[in-house]
Amino acid sequence: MIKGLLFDLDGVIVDTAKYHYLAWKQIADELKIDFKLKDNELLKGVSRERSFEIILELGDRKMSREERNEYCRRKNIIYLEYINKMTEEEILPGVNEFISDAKKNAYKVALGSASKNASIILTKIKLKDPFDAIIDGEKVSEAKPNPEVFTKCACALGLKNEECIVFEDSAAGIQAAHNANMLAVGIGTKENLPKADMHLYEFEGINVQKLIDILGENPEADTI
Ligand code: B16
Ligand code: MG
Repeated sequence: MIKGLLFDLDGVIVDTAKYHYLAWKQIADELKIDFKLKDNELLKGVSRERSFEIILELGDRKMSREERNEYCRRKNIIYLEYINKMTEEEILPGVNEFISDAKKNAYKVALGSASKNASIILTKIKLKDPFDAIIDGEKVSEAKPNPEVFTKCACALGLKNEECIVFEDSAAGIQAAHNANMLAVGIGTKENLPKADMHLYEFEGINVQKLIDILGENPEADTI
């Protein structure tokens, strides 16, 4: 029986991928590495450090750990300039209503994000209060697709892993959910997230109970 809903942050609650891209692009340009918008897909859901390693691989470049850390630190300063301007207007369509619907129906709700900036983002968009637990990049040591972030969410909610479902926009996150023995709803398309158990384009107009019923009855269910 499903009792908990676990939400990824970037790409599910807000679209911060565009800010990650702009910040990484600035760093890549400086390093004369060709980094395109489509390459940004590779960075979704993965840690800051791994993101930079992927960018270096795209440019066929190598760097010491110290240098990599310095570029990551600088990328985050640029990223924070964008994040600090965020408001609740940037919450994706239907998210507030969907989370309220979940809470009214006594589901527990947690945030499970790879981002070390999750807490700042939630404060900026004024969406901290509804979460019964927040597990972010500051609280995990293993990156998705390792299940750590979601198993810690379930534990913080006092639930078993299989009592939780995950909402994710990244392939690494869908795999992390499955590795935790949880069903995963992909926020995106079947093409982008072929392993998700169900797909949603967005939360607007989605009824929590109906979604859980469909997922529970038929885990192979398609987009609703
Ligand atoms: P930060 P999520 C992830 O957040 C992003 O999808 C990913 O692109 C980013 O590299 C990662 O957070 C780390 O972010 O640099 O803020 O610690 O999708 O797991 O909420
Ligand atoms: Mg995400």
